[in-house]
Amino acid sequence: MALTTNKHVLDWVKEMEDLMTPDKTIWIDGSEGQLRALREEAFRTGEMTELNQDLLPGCVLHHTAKNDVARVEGRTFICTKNRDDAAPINNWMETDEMKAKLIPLYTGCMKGRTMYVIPYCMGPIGSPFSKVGIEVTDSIYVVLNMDIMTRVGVKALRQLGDSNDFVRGQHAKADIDEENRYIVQFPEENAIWSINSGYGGNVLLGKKCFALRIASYQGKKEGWMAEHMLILGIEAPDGETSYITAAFPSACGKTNLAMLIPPEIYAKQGYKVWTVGDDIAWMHIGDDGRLYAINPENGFFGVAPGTNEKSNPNALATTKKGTIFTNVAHNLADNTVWWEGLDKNPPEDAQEWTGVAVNGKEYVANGGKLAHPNSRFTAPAVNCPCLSKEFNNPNGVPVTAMVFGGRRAKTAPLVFQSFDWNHGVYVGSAMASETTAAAAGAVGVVRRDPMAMRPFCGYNMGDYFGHWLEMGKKLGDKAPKIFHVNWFRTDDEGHFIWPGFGDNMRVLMWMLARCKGEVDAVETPIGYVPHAEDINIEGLEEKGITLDVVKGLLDVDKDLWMEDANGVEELYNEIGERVPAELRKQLADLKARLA
Ligand code: OXD
Ligand code: MN
Repeated sequence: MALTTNKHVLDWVKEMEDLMTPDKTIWIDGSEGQLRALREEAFRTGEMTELNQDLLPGCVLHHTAKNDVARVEGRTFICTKNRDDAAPINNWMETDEMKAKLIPLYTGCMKGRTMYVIPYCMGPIGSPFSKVGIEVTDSIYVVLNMDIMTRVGVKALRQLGDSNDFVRGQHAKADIDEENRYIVQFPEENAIWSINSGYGGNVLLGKKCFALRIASYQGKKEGWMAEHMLILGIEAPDGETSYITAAFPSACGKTNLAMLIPPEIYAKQGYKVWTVGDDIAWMHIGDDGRLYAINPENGFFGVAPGTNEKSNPNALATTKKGTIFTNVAHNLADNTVWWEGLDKNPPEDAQEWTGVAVNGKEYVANGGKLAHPNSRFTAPAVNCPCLSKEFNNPNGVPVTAMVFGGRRAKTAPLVFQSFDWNHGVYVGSAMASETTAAAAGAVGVVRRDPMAMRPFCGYNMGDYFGHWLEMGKKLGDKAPKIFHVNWFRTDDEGHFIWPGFGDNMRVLMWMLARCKGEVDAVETPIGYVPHAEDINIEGLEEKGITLDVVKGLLDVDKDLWMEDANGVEELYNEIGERVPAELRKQLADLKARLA
């Protein structure tokens, strides 16, 4: 039975039924009873496996199809009427042309299946900054994931009321056919069409599709920002908490930074770190003129491999109940899960992520991977031991500092601060990361990933830079300070020099000291770099960090930076004439300072 009298919603759901002709339609109300029944059904059909309920209460395991394990940037489109409004960084196709191509794929594709209607809210219920979406899907896996990642059901419909302002998301698994897989955003119509995939980032339409691609476009129109940023709070011993947002390309440790454990030197003084979000920030200018951030999500969709008691104990603890594991290994001995980097003991009696039974020990010893490198946990935020008490604050948290970062073996120093907001926007636009051996393709290739939004910006990248500059004008001297970090400098043997993880807090503390005007810095051509003495390295000697090592980490090589500036110029030329003149000027000024 329909859960709403909202005519816009009812009309659209009817349109979806007429198009995809499911055998029946079920509205997701968000009740525990309904979700339990869906889990039971997924166990019966084999779509999911119930894990050991003593050790992992409420946890389940799911395998996707082998050809469907990650986001597919090549098949992700932003469709607008005019090419220049989305291209050239995005794949673009004209709106009607794309629809004409996809409608035959959707026609009748849910015959014999059930269509689930998921009303969901991105952001805390009751927040003026939250937005509602409705996703229709033929996947129970999607329903159960959306229930963790967003606020689903009647409460979302209540937030929507009679309004027509909701994002229409249509997902169908169809045949999981790679050749006909499409993840399509229509920002001008508040619509998302996803077909032939069952993998998280392609089908949990609230996440990348809505909260970044559609929302970035909405933010530009409405004067706010949707960014690929974690949000964390550092609480000082006097109880004052300062909030930092940070953007890194995918798989650069955002979840680890968001949940970091303060090193002993700070913990013993009473410092605490709180997580507000690990992936996405929606930011608005508050009544006091400062920038405020909410996390639109309600859970974490984190990469499992590498997560362990040492690297991220908070994330590990978060996955101990009510979690969906996707494409990790199944430990058959005790019906639990395992992934590379969880511990050093791959289970002997195991199923690798494809579901094939193996002797895990032998399999791993022979170079096999039990878990897919992009295997995931979908875990409720409420499980997180360091979840901020402001998590559900409808007004969000005030942002003191913003951080950009990437993986750079040599170029970028451990940290630097931009001269001002506009220079900071340049620094964000120039973000780049070097590919690692973990991904397919050549190692060490620089991929330019402005603000970590390359795969997620829902409109023309030049206009997006312009929007950042506009926001800076509105914020004036209340704007957060902008920094750039690089945890990934390597020595001549290719080993990381900086210990990273919890020790990254030492760098964050320098930033906060800068924001308070407590430390001065060295002016260099690229920005303000710390005096090495101002990075607290107490207790790091055993990890090989001395004052001289820090000096090396902060060193700026002008030749490498000139090369990098040329790379930025290439990016700007690729984006074309919509790159704001101000950023062209920032680039020219940087080159002049380096020359
Ligand atoms: C990503 C993610 O790919 O968060 O960025 O899943
Ligand atoms: Mn992400």
